[in-house]
Amino acid sequence: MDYKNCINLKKAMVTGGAGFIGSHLVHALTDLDCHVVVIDNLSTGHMENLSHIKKNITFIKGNICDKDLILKESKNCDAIFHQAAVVSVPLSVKDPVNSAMVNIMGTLNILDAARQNSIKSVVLASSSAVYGNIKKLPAEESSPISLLSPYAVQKYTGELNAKNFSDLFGINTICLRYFNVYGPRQDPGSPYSGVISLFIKKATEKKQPAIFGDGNQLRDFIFVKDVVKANILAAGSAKSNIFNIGLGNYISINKLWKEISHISKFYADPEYKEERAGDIKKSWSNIKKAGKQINYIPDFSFNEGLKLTYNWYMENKKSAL
Ligand code: UD2
Repeated sequence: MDYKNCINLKKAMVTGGAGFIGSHLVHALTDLDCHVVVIDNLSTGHMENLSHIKKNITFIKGNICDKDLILKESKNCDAIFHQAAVVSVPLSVKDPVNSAMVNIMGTLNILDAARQNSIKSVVLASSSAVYGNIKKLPAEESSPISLLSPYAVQKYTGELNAKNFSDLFGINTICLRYFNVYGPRQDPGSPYSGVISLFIKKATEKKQPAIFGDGNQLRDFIFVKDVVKANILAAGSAKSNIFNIGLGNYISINKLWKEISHISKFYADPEYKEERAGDIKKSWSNIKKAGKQINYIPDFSFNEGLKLTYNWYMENKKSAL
């Protein structure tokens, strides 16, 4: 892939590098001849995600809250890509303290290591969750913030700390507000997994999927390779900033199941269940700012990305599903 505007990264740290998004990012960085220090506690990540790229990476099983470890391992890095998090909205509602420890204190620890090691740029995985049920769609970076879940509070706190560290210590902090990321290697293993991975799993098992609420909620799904591209472009950003990273389009959860039924040729009526606490009704990104400032333009349409994802699950059925 061609990353215009990209800084020359000789060494970078990727937290959560054995996870879904992180592992795709590690692959892309090693393709750019960057040496990657991967920090992952393997709570949700898997070593198999990195099995093809043992060369050019240093893997450390560790916690992002471990001050000494992060400080030591991030020395001489040109950038830190902070992907590690407890990513689920419902999990944050169920256990707000644990997710805050990781999502708030872990992020602060990364920023502090960047400060002490004078690291040029820190790219943080933030979330579209910070917009809540916004009135005017699509969401722009300047849209009002509305925090409906502990997860949203935690991600927004990360952004505030990033801004503060940038103002106080001059580190470039680029916060990427991810919309709904999907693609190969997303783990469908928990009820809190991304809806696309769960629906594909159901389709292959020929089982009815669950839809929470009426299924008319809208999501802006973005293919993982486009998110990787956004991260690498963001590391080259000349100044601190916040960007929406989505496709700039949306689909309802009902329609999503229809699309997956169509691809898999398994048709079943979903089982409708009670709406999830903290669930957002409509999520849709305006991505013009990232397009203008870091040259972020998604390469994968939704249909293309969904087919690639479905095919990957079919080819990796034994290990992935
Ligand atoms: C996603 C991200 C989260 C955060 C948030 C921002 C994932 C896994 N989570 O949360 O980290 O960035 O976006 O708003 O990517 N659903 C069903 N049936 C299922 C599973 C889900 O109907 O079996 C619904 C769910 O209620 C929600 C939608 O599908 O309305 C998407 O759910 P999700 O868990 O994939 O992601 P979301 O939007 O809660």
